[in-house]
Amino acid sequence: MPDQIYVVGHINPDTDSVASAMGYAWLLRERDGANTVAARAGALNPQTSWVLKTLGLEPPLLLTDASPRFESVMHRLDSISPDAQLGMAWTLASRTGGLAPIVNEDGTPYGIINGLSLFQYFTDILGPRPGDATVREMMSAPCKDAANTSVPKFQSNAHIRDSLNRILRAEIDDYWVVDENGLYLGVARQRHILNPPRLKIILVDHNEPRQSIAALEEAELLEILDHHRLGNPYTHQPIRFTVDVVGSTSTLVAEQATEAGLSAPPAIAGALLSGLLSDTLILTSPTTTARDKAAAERLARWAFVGGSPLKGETIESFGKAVLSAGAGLSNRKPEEVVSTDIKPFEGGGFKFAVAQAEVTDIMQLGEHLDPLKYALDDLRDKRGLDFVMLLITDVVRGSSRLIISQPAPPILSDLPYPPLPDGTRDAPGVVSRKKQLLPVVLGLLER
Ligand SMILES: [Mn+2]
Repeated sequence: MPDQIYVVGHINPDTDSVASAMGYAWLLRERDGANTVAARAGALNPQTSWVLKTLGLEPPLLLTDASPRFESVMHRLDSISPDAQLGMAWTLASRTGGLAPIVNEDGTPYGIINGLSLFQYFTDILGPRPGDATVREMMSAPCKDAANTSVPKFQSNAHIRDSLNRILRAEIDDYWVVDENGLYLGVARQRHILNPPRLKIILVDHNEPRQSIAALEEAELLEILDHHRLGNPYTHQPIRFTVDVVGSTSTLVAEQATEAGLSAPPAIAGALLSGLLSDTLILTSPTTTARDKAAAERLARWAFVGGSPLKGETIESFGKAVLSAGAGLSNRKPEEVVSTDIKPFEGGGFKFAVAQAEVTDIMQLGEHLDPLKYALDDLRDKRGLDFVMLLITDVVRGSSRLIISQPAPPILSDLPYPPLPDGTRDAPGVVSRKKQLLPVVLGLLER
């Protein structure tokens, strides 16, 4: 679908990045008639899975790499069977620009007839000096005799760049494009494969290429809608770029819907409300603004209507259900806790990452602490980072503990969070990685 526009959030997606992608894709379709499709840049976390399930929504399309795929250069040409007469291939080729796909009864590709295969066939049967064979005779032969059966096949969802060397070396003009079962979908011509259209992408809930799907530079970036610090990519073209100081990207989507005089359907509104309440810890995080509160009330009106799965909920009750769906250390492996909600950064010559996990009671950290420390050190080594931090946030008390991979760079000993005997640091009142922790860490590293 080359004309489709993918709306996608950051890798290690959280609820706001999935919900704002779904909500913004909906808004652009409704308001602008755009051909948008919501996508996610990775596996859903437990909170988002719960939200979508509760609302009866399908997870958006998984899109982890923007590099063009064979489907973007595929032509869905009519095909004919191996036993059909060559004359039919001739007629088909006159409509397709010179080729006829020959496909078996069961849908698998048999061979392609094009100018070269036809010429070779006639040379084979007529010899170097054609006698008095008539065109009619020649055209009554079965297609299977004149088809090139050694045409490489590529899956429609495979990335072109992975097969580019092979295609450059092979002097073949036309290639099969098949589905995951090896069944015929279409044909791709070499000149299109070598110059594929770029995937059209809108980024939500992030603007740093490091936090984005792979091969973003191969895509055509159309727009960014976000609420984080700037680390935006270089673009050739001017793009619509909205970064605003609010608690969630879902807030920005809800505001745009209101401005357009639209109200989101209950399930979409419920997803956006979940993203908003998750990012702002039910409107208590220091990132929360009056605009978030207004947007939450509007989304609640749209989401809690009769007939909706959320009928009878309040912002408070639904918010608590959303937060507890993602909270806890007991139901996930330590490796998952440290890698589910993690964001990479660079500053002061350091490469690092900051993970965050939510609990409803910080006391439960005790029994999980050692495995978490081990998982954190392991993650730092595997990703080749200078250090990794894990912010364990008690969403009920609005406070956090900080764990840093060991040995930590000496500069971090100046962090304003007092060390505790168990090796963690106490960060009372800290709940926001973006607004509270990250500026402090970057300020320290870059001073
Ligand atoms: Mn967000």
